[in-house]
Amino acid sequence: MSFGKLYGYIGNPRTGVSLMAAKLAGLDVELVTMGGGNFSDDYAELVPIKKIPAFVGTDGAFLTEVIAIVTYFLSQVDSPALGTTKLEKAEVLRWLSFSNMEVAAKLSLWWQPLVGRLPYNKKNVEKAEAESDDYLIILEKQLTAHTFLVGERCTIADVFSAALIYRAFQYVFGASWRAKYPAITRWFTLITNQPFWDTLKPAPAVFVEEAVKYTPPKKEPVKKEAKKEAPAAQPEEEETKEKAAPHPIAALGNAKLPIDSWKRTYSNEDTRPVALPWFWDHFDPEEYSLWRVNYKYNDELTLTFMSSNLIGGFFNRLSASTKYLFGCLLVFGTSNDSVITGAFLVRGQDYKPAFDVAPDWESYEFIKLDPSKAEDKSFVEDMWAWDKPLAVEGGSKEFADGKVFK
Ligand SMILES: N[C@@H](CCC(=O)N[C@@H](CS)C(=O)NCC(=O)O)C(=O)O
Repeated sequence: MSFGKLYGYIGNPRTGVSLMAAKLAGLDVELVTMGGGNFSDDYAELVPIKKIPAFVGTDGAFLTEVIAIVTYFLSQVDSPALGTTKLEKAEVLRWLSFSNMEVAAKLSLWWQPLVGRLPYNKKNVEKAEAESDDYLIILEKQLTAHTFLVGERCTIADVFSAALIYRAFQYVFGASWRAKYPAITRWFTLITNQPFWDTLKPAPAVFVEEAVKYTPPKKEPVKKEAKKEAPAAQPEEEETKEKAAPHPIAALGNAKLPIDSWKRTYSNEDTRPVALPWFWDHFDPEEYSLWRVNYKYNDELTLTFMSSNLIGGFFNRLSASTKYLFGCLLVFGTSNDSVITGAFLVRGQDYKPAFDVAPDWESYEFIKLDPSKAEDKSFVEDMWAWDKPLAVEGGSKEFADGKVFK
């Protein structure tokens, strides 16, 4: 029998932990997608502060606040994930609350502005980074003395805390941070590799080498005319001299079709009538490959201009691959209901060496396109021409904004 409805969305850690608690307790809880800035009128009446998660039980129970919800679910079966003694139960609440109220709040002020999810202000980001130490050192001490936050087994406090700091590992906890916090790193690896972690999309984090750096959006107009600027000539030799190691794609040597010729054609000619036919005439699938690139966390996108900033930041971080890469990433849809997708031309047959120069490349999925298939060919054309809506399940989304990587 249905236990009730949980309001939230996949990809959101507070929703994910609530769903996981329901699963651990063997409860049949239905997820109703809500949040990410998108709330129905009925929900706004139920939860006027418009936040998720919330739970409405089949028996009329009503709860907001993730800690209350997971506690309610797990206590249905007296789960040891809530702790086993009176003191352990209180300790579990202690860490749930500390991570929810203190750690998550501080960390989000650090990483969110760096990836375009909050407005960027250098001083504020530096302050949040410095202040986060005061909070993280508390976790580090606890996890140096103990394998888990409470007792000798994994509790909901571990899962919840790891879920809330997941994004910080993805964006800012680089190698030097991890060297300073070995116990948190060890514990995070342990928790995120447990089989239950799958409920919590996204799956295990990949560590970044260095914290993502803020890269301001380029000052180009976002209108289509922006495409008409000719690409800056690439100072090829000087650039390679400066680098310690050559770019792995450099080993492929010069292509018959220099990517700059295509970039210039794309920038200077009308896309559909001239540039695209030119491209297909010159494209050699032995030299280059074509890729569909999808952002993985569309449910977390809010305002479309912020999605556009996110693309701008990603492109800046890809700049080491400018000589081997061309493409467009577009935003389709409206604020709080948008997707980021696009098409890229890559020198060689593998997308990875071109994209992994950007620390956040794993936030995207890469699907190889086969231009001998009409469907794949028109996808590339639509992504580079910016003149068609995107077909999505159950309809289509209008073009909202786009950026060219060149
Ligand atoms: N105190 C609340 C905080 C809930 C919260 O901040 N929810 C965020 C998502 S994690 C939210 O609803 N943000 C607005 C949105 O998604 O539109 C709790 O612990 O459950």
